[in-house]
Amino acid sequence: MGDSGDQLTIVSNRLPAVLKRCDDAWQVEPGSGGLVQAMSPILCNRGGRWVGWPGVTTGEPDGWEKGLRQVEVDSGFELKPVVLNQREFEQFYEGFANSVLWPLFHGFPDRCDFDPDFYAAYGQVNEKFADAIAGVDDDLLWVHDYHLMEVARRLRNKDYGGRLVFFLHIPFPSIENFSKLPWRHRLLTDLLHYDLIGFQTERDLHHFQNCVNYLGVGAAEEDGPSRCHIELGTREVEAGAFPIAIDYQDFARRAATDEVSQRVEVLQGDIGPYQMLLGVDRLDYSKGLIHRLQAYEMALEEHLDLHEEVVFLQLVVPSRENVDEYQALKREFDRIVGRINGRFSTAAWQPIHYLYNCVDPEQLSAMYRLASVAMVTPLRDGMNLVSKEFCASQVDESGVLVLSEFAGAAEQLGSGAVLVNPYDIGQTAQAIYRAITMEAQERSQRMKSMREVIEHSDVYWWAEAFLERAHRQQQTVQELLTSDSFPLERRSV
Ligand code: GDG
Repeated sequence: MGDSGDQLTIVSNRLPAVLKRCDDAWQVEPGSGGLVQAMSPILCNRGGRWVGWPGVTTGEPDGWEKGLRQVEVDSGFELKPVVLNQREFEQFYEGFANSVLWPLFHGFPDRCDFDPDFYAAYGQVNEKFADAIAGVDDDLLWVHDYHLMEVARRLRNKDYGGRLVFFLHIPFPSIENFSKLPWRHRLLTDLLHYDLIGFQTERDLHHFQNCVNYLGVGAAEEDGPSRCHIELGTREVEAGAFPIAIDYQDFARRAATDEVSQRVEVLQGDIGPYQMLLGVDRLDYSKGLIHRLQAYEMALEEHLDLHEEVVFLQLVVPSRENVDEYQALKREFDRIVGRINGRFSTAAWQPIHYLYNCVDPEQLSAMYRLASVAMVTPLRDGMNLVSKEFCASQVDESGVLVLSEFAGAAEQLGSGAVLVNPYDIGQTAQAIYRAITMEAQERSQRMKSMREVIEHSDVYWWAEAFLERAHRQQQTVQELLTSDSFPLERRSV
């Protein structure tokens, strides 16, 4: 890797291990979700430290540290826990992070609860993270995601002098949506205390540039389609589009193992002699689950030849289970699945198989391999790793990807996938039919082209591109600091 001499500290809201209390004992489970999937191989490869919340709140029984120590031994990197109290969990995590920033940044401003107490708790928890990190003397602090946008400003207030870089895993909103935030100036100004800010796509980068310029917190100028810099008078910040990726070889290798081949056979036996449509999502309104079911229902209404020909396997991973909105989404999802199965099932065929849990990596791989069509149709998504994992696991290159144009992945995979607007139920229904009936040669051409992109631009390529940028930026600052031509007021970087 470009700057392999650096010590790296990853900072994110959640640690890659989750502690759960079960029968008076602590159990450790691997963390789920895209951020953990992407960052774990990076830290496993180069070592370092991960700072984050282990899922424990203050006042809970002791004994959980032992679980974390075991994860450290297994993973080869250090874990530094930041424990939240119950109020912080409710007002910071469930409040500002998940009831303000998540819906706003995904384009659902009407779902936001702009409670000032939530914003105050956000500041307190960002301060807590800054306190936990301030003593770390690693060369590079890489902070992740929307929960921690204030950490850089708070660290600078503590005279932290090292490099601070940030990556946003979710979309950055348009100016129309961002400006609805009551604390828009402060949040954006705080974000600009990082030295390098990474986004998933060029679209997110452009939204960010527009917000900076429109709100007048700096002067953002393009340096080509995927880079920009922001002049702040006393210093300069860089931003760029760095599309996150997966460990391609790991997914491709696993999909080709005997174990997965056996599981594919078992799974085919379980669903019956039909082609399989597959969906894999965390339970979240941004993932477009309801629209997807409606499109499938319409496809079954309009194309009778799909009956007893196709089954739809939808894996839904539980998420934010104690939030009312998510419970309501699950009830709605269950209701529509029941309706579709009730309407169309025959003695020999059930059109939807629905799993509400988490499966192991081999089972996930078997699902990806067996699927004739993967339905990745979020209403908005930062990137969507499932789309890339599906392609990497398609070792016989026969599957079709139906992909939302509002997933970040559409910027890279748009020419190989069948692109849809997930709000257009009729178009998505047609896309399902087109994908299921697509000729083998076209399937394989499309899949090959997507696999080439994903193989070339894998998670190591992504991390290297980001870290190299961070490293180069640091060198430039050092060069300028020692150069006579460097304006005096900018030496305070
Ligand atoms: C956020 C952004 C961005 C799912 N079910 C199982 C399982 N998974 C894994 C998948 C995949 C991950 O969870 C989901 O990642 P996504 O990218 O699809 O979505 P988010 O969790 O919302 O991630 C997203 C990502 O961050 C990275 O920047 O792409 O836009 O929202 O890796 O494989 N894994 C296993 N069993 C399951 O049942 N083992």
